[in-house]
Amino acid sequence: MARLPILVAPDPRLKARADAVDTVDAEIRQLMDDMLETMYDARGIGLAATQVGVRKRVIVVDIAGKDEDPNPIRMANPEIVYASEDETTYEEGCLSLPEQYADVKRPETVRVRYLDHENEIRELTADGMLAICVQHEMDHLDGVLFVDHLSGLKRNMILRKLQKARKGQPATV
Ligand code: GNR
Ligand code: NI
Repeated sequence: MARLPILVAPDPRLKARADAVDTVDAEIRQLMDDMLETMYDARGIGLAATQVGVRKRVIVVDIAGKDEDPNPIRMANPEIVYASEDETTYEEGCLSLPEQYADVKRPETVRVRYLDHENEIRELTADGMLAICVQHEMDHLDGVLFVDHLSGLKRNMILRKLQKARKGQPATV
């Protein structure tokens, strides 16, 4: 396993649309495992391949609390096959927008079809935090960040705050 560097906005690679995976083979399984290690190390609850500079439709999620057993979910080519009319609002964060948070409204329940780590087609109905996280990760595969759901004013405020915070920090290699 390997930890991968996480891209931070405004990296243009975060705006790219990812390509579908043909088959979940050993290489994609390795990517999924590396992404999980990277996510756990960063204390995130989800990660999209886009965030580690890989343009493939792969996401990982684990919303288990720190006192619970880990529950890693690996998905390739996730698609929403049902989204509820009911919506829910949650204050989201993102590893690619460090220390920035804002309320985002999304469907409360979604049913997702995807390929698992054994290349089997599966479906999962998600609500609560899992639904929020899966939708947030799927957005990344289309080059969408949570700030893209906000008004232009709020989005620019966050992006400017991020730039200001980065100026005070030494450049990362
Ligand atoms: O770790 C994360 N927490 C989080 C909190 C609220 C809504 C979405 C998320 S996902 C985020 C990790 C991340 O940036 N995934 O892309
Ligand atoms: Ni994110």
